[in-house]
Amino acid sequence: MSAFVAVDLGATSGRVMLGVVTGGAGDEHVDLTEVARFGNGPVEIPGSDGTALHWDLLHLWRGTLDGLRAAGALARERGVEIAGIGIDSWAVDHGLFAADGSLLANPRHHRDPRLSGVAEEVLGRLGPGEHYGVNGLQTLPFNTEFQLVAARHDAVWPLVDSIRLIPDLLGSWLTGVTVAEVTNASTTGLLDATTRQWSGPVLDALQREYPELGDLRAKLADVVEPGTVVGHLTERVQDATGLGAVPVVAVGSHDTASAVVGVPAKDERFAYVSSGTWSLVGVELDAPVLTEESRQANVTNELGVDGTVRYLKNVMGLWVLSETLRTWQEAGTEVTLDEALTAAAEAQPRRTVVDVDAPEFLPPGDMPARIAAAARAGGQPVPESVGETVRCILDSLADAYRRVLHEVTRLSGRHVEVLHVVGGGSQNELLCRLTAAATGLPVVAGPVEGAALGNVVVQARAVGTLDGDLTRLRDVVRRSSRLRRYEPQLVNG
Ligand code: LRH
Repeated sequence: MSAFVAVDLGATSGRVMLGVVTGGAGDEHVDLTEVARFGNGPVEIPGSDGTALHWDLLHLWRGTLDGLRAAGALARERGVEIAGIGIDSWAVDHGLFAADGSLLANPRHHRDPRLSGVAEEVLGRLGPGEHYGVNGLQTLPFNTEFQLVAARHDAVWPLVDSIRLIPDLLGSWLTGVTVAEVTNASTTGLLDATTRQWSGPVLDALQREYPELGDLRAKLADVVEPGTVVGHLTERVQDATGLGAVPVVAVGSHDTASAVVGVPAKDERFAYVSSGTWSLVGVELDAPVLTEESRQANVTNELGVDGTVRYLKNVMGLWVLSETLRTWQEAGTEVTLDEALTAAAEAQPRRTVVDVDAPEFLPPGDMPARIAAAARAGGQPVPESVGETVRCILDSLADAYRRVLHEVTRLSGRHVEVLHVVGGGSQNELLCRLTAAATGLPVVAGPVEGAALGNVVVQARAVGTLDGDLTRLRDVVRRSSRLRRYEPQLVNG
């Protein structure tokens, strides 16, 4: 029996899971155990350009090492050998390194306010149509390329020798080897979605327009596909964790890429919502859709495992709900998630539906006030109670899912018969019901730990414990998961 460690870092928590692959040929499944969980979130500090949002990278590193140690202890207890480690995290954010290998600053958070207006400025110079024709990426204010342009006047920028996305960064600390795993690299805006390599024309255009950036290509590692062995734990890390020279495998290091591997679909006629802080709503394709119509609709072509493309859109997701609960808590009204959802289930359906993807919902802050303002601006009833506010958020999310599904299926021509909801949000029963009702599709909810499962099966295949294509890996995921099905009947009339 082989075991694999999945380090899955999300915007609110990091998790380290031990996945033991058991069962004979044709009946393999993954027995997943969470061995460590640590908090994560934006850290606000005064910056030279006002308030700056960062990630607490060192906390994530310590959590990762502690988790690896705990995974090693559990593996010993169970008498299984750890055959691989894979890391996935949220996309786009990165650390900047000097030539001597030192980290120059804590990574900026993609909700950092300084990014406002940068994307428009950059695309105005590069030509939005031409740019999309290469990278196929939806315009989000925080795509790495826009973050780099915003960073070019920072005092540390002239020292930057290496730019590493979060999983590649942690992988480089574990192994001493730096790669650029393709699924996450595809969220930078610097990759060619067709060749799956860094785009010379995009990098050249950025350098031409913003000479302070210097030679970006020289600061980026070579691209690798998921399934590549990056390296082995360094001796220092072996000492710190009690593990041996375990290989670190590049998985779909973008958490959404791993989550979509973790979709328990039987064939290609499915759509998905990877539901967490963000909701990523889309379909899986064999090739990118780079048409002008697709650009206008702002649909993204993120690269997936095994040459696939995740044709999707970001929906603001459960972030709006978690920030709402935080706002109430700070105001002295503690409402638990369960209480909030119970109240929402009893509230009037679709009384107020707002556009949760409006830019005002992106930064941290007082979501109930922003929802009230959006309702007022749209001439809708302003949600007052907990139930009305939370119902508005969930109805609005379900409505956004419906719109996005309509767009991605229309623009890709993909016929879809089922909607898989994976990730933490798959536990939100009311949202699943509302989603089935809004989209008219049966919703299959689970696995909750879709990203960790997707991470484990790609590692297991890389070292030969599993074999087969994505469909085969998804069979393993399905056998390893508890799923719930919601039929698209009306909710509360
Ligand atoms: C979800 C996610 C998403 C990105 C965002 C930054 O965790 O990776 O796919 O757009 O974070």
